[in-house]
Amino acid sequence: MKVPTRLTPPWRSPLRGPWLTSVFAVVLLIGIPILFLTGLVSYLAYNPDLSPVNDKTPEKGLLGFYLFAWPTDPYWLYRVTQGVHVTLGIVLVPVLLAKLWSVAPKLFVMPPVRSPGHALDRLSLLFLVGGGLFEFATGVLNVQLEYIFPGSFYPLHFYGAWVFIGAFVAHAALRLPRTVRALRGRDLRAELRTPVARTVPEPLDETGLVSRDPAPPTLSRRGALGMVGLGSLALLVVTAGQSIGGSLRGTALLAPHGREPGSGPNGFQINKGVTAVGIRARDIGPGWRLTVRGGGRETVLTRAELERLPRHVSALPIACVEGWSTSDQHWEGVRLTDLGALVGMGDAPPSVFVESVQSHGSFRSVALRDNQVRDPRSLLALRVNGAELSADHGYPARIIVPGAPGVMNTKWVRRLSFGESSWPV
Ligand SMILES: Nc1nc2c(c(=O)[nH]1)N[C@H]1C(S)=C(S)[C@@H](COP(=O)(O)O)O[C@H]1N2
Ligand SMILES: [Mo]
Repeated sequence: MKVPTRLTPPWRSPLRGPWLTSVFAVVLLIGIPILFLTGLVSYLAYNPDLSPVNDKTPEKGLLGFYLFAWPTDPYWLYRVTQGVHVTLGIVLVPVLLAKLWSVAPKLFVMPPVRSPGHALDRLSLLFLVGGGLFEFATGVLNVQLEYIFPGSFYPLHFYGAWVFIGAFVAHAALRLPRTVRALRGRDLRAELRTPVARTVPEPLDETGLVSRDPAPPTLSRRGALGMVGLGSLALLVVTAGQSIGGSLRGTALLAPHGREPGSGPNGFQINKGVTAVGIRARDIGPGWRLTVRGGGRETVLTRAELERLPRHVSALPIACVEGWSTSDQHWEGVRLTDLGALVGMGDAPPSVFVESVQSHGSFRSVALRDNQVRDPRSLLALRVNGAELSADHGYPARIIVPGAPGVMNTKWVRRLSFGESSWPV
């Protein structure tokens, strides 16, 4: 086999080699499956199999094989799974970039294809690198710029995830023996004690990662690992506060909704307020009515009539798909089971279709599954933390359900249709 005698100048770093690549690989080998699983969970938590309004990927076919009814316990479940998904995704960005840097010479080899086997390997790398960059980029953009791809983020990120994980599993399986060998070949602790002056390239080997014409070292491996580690740590510090909350909320510099949004009973994160979604004062003024339908019956209630129904308090957080979440807020309102009873739904109401007065944009209607409707903590909330709901938090009435993604907590509710899971005909 003819091997190029030297790599082109950009690839002369003396740090590149199978050991360094393997260290980054191991971090991703642990992190990416967690990202994938928490991502699948996030998809499942929206109950896409319940209703077309909950389903952003109606063409998913077999990829929906794993769906089941999302539980309402523990009530902080989605707060944790999605906090982990978004935080870990952001924290792994430096590791992903470092891993790509470490194998860069391999990505640009000439000639690009040497044999059918090589062609297959290159194709899988294309899906791996392309899929990885795509998933990380769409995820970060969605969190940072909020719905930059209105509506289409979910299918992009969902289908992209399957492509990426397919290539990832194949790549991990193929390279695992080599990775284990590379890691055994050097001692991490010894490496962490080696300064620049004693940094020498890894031995030349068949991986082709080691430069044949290395430049003098300007950084030790310890320095390179430290830089990536500090990068990840810095991202962790400016991100995690949006999910953890408390006094850490103030450190969430990178979080669009992360910081403390005002004070008072309604002083917690707002996803989109009345102005952002085009709700007019008269939509939620004295003329507002709540319609409850089900089993062929229908009841219309004013706000005052709603207030006279039995009231309950639930301490529940809002946990957005974007990764931010609030601490537990004290919601006060009417149980969904009690509202179902108004139209004769009995003790075991079925699913409910919720519609907002909001007339356009996403998230103005949702279907809640029977287990969510039946949970005694699920409310049509009228008040929060001892005060009236603010207009931005959904006055005159909003849904709050334990364990569910924030997007299911519809604000400015106008109609509840029990036994329906999409637009009533
Ligand atoms: N009508 C309506 N309800 C909505 C939304 C919306 O855009 N319109 N956004 C949802 C999303 S994505 C979240 S995270 C929560 C946020 O609730 P909050 O703004 O009170 O914190 O409201 C949900 N309810
Ligand atoms: Mo959200």
